[in-house]
Amino acid sequence: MNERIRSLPRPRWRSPLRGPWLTSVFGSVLLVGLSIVVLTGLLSYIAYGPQLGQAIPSPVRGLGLPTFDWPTRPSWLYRLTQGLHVGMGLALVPVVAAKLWSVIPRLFARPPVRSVAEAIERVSLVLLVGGVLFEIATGILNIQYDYIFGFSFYTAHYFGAWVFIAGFVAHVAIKLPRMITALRSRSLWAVLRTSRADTEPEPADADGLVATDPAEPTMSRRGALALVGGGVLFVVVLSAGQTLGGFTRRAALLLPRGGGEGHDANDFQINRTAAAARIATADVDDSWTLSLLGGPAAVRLGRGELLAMPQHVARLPIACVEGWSTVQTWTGVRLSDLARHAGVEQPLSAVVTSLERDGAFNRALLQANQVLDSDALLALRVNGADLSLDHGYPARIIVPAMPGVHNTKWVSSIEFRKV
Ligand SMILES: Nc1nc2c(c(=O)[nH]1)N[C@H]1C(S)=C(S)[C@@H](COP(=O)(O)O)O[C@H]1N2
Ligand SMILES: [Mo]
Repeated sequence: MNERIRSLPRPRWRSPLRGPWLTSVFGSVLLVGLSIVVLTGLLSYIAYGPQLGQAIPSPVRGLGLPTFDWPTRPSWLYRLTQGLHVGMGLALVPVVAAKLWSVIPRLFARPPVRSVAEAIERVSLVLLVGGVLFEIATGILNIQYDYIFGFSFYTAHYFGAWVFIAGFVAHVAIKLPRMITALRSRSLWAVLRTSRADTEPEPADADGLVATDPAEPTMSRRGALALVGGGVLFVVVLSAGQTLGGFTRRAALLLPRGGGEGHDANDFQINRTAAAARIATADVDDSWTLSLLGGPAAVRLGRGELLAMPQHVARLPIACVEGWSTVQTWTGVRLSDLARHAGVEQPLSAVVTSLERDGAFNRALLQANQVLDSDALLALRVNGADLSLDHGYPARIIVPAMPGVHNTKWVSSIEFRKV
């Protein structure tokens, strides 16, 4: 058996471009880029409010992530962090592929593990490569399709992240000195001026990245860098429109699923339509009332009464965990005014409930700062017109810098709490 495996022709990775320098160029891009993706991903977990028990997976003991109340200022904070998380996560896919291609001889090498250090390196590679591929796969599936897994996307993506982080940290600790040496071994400027005909293999290296029997170059190093860079640009063009909006939306083929867009003043991305949420017209006709709970007595207000209260206008984004975002002009009643109206002067949190009967997003817990911010609204109108049914008519929550998911649509009650 052993003999037969050995007698198979060994794959020969003969590209003359492979070598420590090229691997280190991709590696340094990923070192910076993936660090940002990891950081913004962990921030997204915190923005969901694990201290309120509404991040998924709910309080993870042992992983020791310090939580804090996600700020409401600047209002574009979550738009930026989550846009970076998803945007960079997608844009770096071609670089990850290129990096894996550049180290293929190492991935398939089966050196006998001679030391503890080597064993750690091999294990860290499994965590690193397995982790990054798993995170890319679950992340992309989640922004393209509704939760299609047999398991929770959030739980899988969160624990997968820690597996990746463990491999990433170990890999960087082991390879950083070698990466710096390799980057210094030739100048990027010189590479950019070298044509295919003049492309020579790197000097042989101890890691065995450089081919022992290199083939003739089919492209230059600058050509390889341009190919990967072009791949990154292509992904950016296909996805940036989901945040930039306007005509660029047409190019956003990597646009997440969703209910399409609305019309006129309500012309912006719909996450879940009223039909999908099974909101009945009878639920939202003139008989609709908002219940304010938590005070000495429950208070009920119709839409007319809400419109008769002081109206506040704020230009605020909706920024979804899936990476898309949109900024609109909202008009409605301040949540702090509603709290006072309910007889709760300084609420410490609020529970918002939707008319939507089932569905994971029919309820949200707001922190004190998210209730008391002067721009935190129960919105009744958008861009000067009534909210459309798909965007949450009769009333929806809109709070600065809060993850989109907690901006509950079709609100039926708000309970202001002293805990
Ligand atoms: N009741 C209810 N509210 C909801 C949702 C939902 O599914 N049901 N989706 C949330 C999510 S995930 C986002 S990103 C925003 C999107 O708001 P929009 O559809 O008006 O753009 O609404 C939030 N409010
Ligand atoms: Mo969302």
